Parts: sequence; structure tokens; C-alpha cells
Amino acid sequence: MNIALTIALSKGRIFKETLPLLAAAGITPKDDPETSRKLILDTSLDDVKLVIIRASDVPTYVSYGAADVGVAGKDVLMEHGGDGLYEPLDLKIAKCRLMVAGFENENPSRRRMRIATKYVNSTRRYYADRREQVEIIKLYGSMELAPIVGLADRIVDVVDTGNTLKANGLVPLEHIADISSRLIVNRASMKMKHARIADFIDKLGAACGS
Ligand code: PRT
Ligand code: MG
Repeated sequence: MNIALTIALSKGRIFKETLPLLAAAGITPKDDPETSRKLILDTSLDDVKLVIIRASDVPTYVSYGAADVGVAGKDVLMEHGGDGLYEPLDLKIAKCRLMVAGFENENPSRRRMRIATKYVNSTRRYYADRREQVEIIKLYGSMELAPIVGLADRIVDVVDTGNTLKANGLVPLEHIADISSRLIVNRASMKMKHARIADFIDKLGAACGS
């Protein structure tokens, strides 16, 4: 009997960089999520489907068992908390750094710094560990704009080349964490579909050198 496997992925860099790893497990999607509007993609294996969702929704789908496994950035997992999830593999893809950024020569005007970010939990934890009192402003995107328009003094965001910061007159100031994407697995699926998922983990692990 075949045991079906549902894999949650976001489009963009994670999808692109996961493709060669899936290929090593014999899985090739039958559609391209960048051009297709389908949210569920069939693959070269009859019993394997891909669900294409927002990067920040991947841990939620997997923790509720709507997908058996998924690929998510460590930044997203740190924010989610990882309840109900195994994280068996560092796939070493979509690498970046979670950083505090701001103006190079800032003169702090406020008593309590304002930090704009979509990473509210990680930011709160970072400043709490340093015993620094800050005010956190939740944004959903384009964090780089916040210091320019005076909404915040600094931002917390992921940085790869740093070009986006630079283009907006900002510099990286403090390193919070190195980030890469992880394979996550639903706890119940890991038990119920053990052989299938263990084999999948082995093949991905071999392909990414973990
Ligand atoms: O776009 P959406 O709101 O749906 O979600 P998302 O932005 O979280 O998804 P996506 O696909 O952009 O990112 C998925 C994952 O890729 C993130 O969770 C990170 O783990 C990882 N990753 C790796 C990155 C980057 N590199 C990265 N550079 N995620 C975002 N960026 C952003 C960065 O913040 C900047 O705005 O890309 C822009 C370019 O970066 P620079 O530094 O190269 O200029
Ligand atoms: Mg994005």
C-alpha cells in the first residue's frame, strides 16, 4: 500500500532551492507555481502532492497535519515557536541573517527605541535577553521604510546581500541569528507514516549534505 505524502512549500526562493532536493527523492512537480495558479501541485509520484502557501503559513499547516512535512525558514520557525513540529534537517538553503539595522550615524531621539519588524517574538526575546527596553511596532513588509519616514529608529529583518538596506540608506548594526531553511515534520505523521517519512528525510539529508 502506498502512503500519501503532502509537502508544504512557499513559492519563490524556498521553492526554487528545494527543487533539487525533492528531485533527489524522486519528486518532480508537474506545474510551476510561479506561472500556475494551482495551490495543490501533482508530482511525478502519484501519492505525493505539494501545497503552495505563504512562507509564514508553512509551520501552521504542518503543525495541524494539513501537510505532513514542509520547508520553512528558521526565522519563520523562531517566530512560530515550533509547537507540534519536528525539525529533523537543516536543508542549508535560502540562507540569510536576522539583523538589527538602522542609520549609520543615528542620534537617538527617543528615550525608548522604536523597532519596526514582522519578527515581533524574536525581537522581543532579543532585547529582553539584553535587558534593553524597546517599543516594538509590528509591520507586515517593507520594514526598510520605517526609519526613513520616522516611524521607527531601527528595524529587525532578514538580510542576504544587504543591497536592500543600502538602497534605503540603512546599515546592518547587530547580528541576531544565522538563518537557513529547515525540513519540518508533523508529529503524528512521523509516527503514522514513519517508514515513508524516514526514507524522505534520508534522501533529502543526503542531497543537502546534512
Ligand atoms: O513574501 P511573503 O510575504 O509571502 O513571505 P516571505 O517574504 O517570508 O517569503 P520569501 O519567499 O521572500 O522568503 C522565504 C524565506 O527565505 C524567509 O523566511 C527566509 O528564511 C529566507 N530568505 C533568505 C530571505 C532572504 N534570504 C531575503 N533576502 N527572506 C527574505 N529576504 C528579503 C530581505 O528581507 C530583503 O527585503 O529579500 C530582500 C533582499 O535581501 P538583500 O539583503 O539581498 O537585499
Ligand atoms: Mg518576500
